[in-house]
Order: sequence, then C-alpha cells, then structure tokens
Amino acid sequence: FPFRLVLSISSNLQQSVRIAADCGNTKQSPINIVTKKVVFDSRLTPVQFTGYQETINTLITNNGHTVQVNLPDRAAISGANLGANYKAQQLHLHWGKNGGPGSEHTIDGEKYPMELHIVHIKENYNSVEQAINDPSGVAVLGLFYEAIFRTKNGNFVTTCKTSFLGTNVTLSAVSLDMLILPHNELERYFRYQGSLTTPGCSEAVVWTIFEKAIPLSKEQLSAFSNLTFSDGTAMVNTHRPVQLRYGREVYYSRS
Ligand code: 3J3
Ligand code: ZN
Repeated sequence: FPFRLVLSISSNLQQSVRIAADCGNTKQSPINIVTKKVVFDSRLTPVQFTGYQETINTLITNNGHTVQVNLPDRAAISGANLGANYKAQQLHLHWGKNGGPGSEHTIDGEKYPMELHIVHIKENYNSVEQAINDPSGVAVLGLFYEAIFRTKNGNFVTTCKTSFLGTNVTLSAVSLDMLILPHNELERYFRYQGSLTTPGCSEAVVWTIFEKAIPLSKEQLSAFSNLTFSDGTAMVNTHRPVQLRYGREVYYSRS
C-alpha cells in the first residue's frame, strides 16, 4: 500500500474504535483473561450458595440455540462482593465442535472445550428482561470444562446425550455439587464487568469466572455436537468471539 493509504486505513480503524467506544459498547463479553494482568481484590470472598443444596426437579431443554436448564429462584448466590443477593434463573452451555475449542472466555488466549453459565438476577427483579437495564442487574457464574480421558464428573453432564432432552432430571445436591466445583476450588475466580453474550448483549453482567476447570471425557464433550439448532443444522460453535476490554480491569480473588 502507498504510505498515505496505510495512514487512511489506520485512521479508519481509529474511527471505528472511537465509534465503538462512543456507542457505549465498551463493556462487552466474553473477553480474554490475561492472568499476569489480573488485580488481586481482597473483597472477593467465596461465593455463597443458598438453595442449591436442595433437590431441584427441572427439565433440560434445547431452546434452539443452546442447552438450557431453568432453575428455581429459591436457589441464589450472595457474598463475593456482589453487594446483593442474586436469584438463579437458568444455566446453559457454550461449546465448540466434537469436543474442540468452545468456551466463550479465554485464559491467556486459550479456549476450553466448553463453558457453563449459571445466570442470576438481582433479587429485586423478576426477570432477565427487567434486570438487563441495570449495569449490575445480572450475575453470571462461568465454569470451564476440560477434556480428560476418564470421567470423574457427576450425573448432570454425564447424561448429556442427545436423548437427554425433555427428560425430567433431579439436580440433586450431589449432581449440582459435582456440576459446580469442590468448595475449595470455588475460592479462586476472576471478576469483571461485562455483558450478555447473546443478542442484545446488554452491558448488565457482573461476571464471576472460576479458575479451576471441571474434567469431562472427550465423548461427553463431543455429545453436544449431536444436538441441532432450530433450523436442523448441527448445534456447534455456540460461543461468541472475545471482545475488546477497553481498559477494563479483571480482578482475582486470591493474592
Ligand atoms: O431471555 C432473556 C432475554 O433477555 C432475551 O432477550 C435474551 C437476552 O440475550 O436472553 C435472555 S436469557 O435469559 O435467555 N439469556 C441468554 C443467555 C441471558 C443469559 C445468557 O447470556 S450469557 O451472557 O449468560 N451467555
Ligand atoms: Zn452463556
């Protein structure tokens, strides 16, 4: 390119970055978490779970763009410098293809094969639609899954074969506990301010991303690629690309 043309490209790029910033979409999710740049915050105490220890009878569904499990809002989280109680709404997953890279957040540029999101809304709201108008109206817990050759995991995800859709599942404390992490691993997490990663992408989410990944076998991870979108095509690569951080800090719960 002649030098001048290169300059005009760079000025266009600056302009498009400025437009993006002017539109206010500077707190988008997911992001890449650079572990060397996270900032220790002593206020990030362990997440407190209430109502997750009970048996939850619910349905696992394919809502046409992901696998979703609706949760009763008696299950809730607090502590962890959230500043409020947040009621559980649903959990869903993001994955790649046949067990390949599929998480939404990345750690030092690395994608995990799958990422679980447990979606909560601040206790004074009655729906996600209401909560997304508040910059901290939604609190999403993110958990990574990593592939291992032997499954050590609990009932919930091990039953994620294509035949599991529409079945009643009892998410007992055991499966939820196994679904979440052993308590001592829950103390290590990243925190940042971001958005929903699905259309609307409202900048209303306090993100809590646990550092420790949950082990799953390659077969379990690959089973998700047998599902289909509403149009009948394979439900693969259900993850949004990482977004610019625009200078946002990522905080960490341990020094
Ligand atoms: O149904 C609600 C509603 O706000 C709808 O507009 C849409 C917003 O993207 O989806 C939500 S949701 O509760 O289904 N939901 C979508 C997936 C919010 C949380 C999920 O986004 S994420 O950031 O956890 N991946
Ligand atoms: Zn999600």
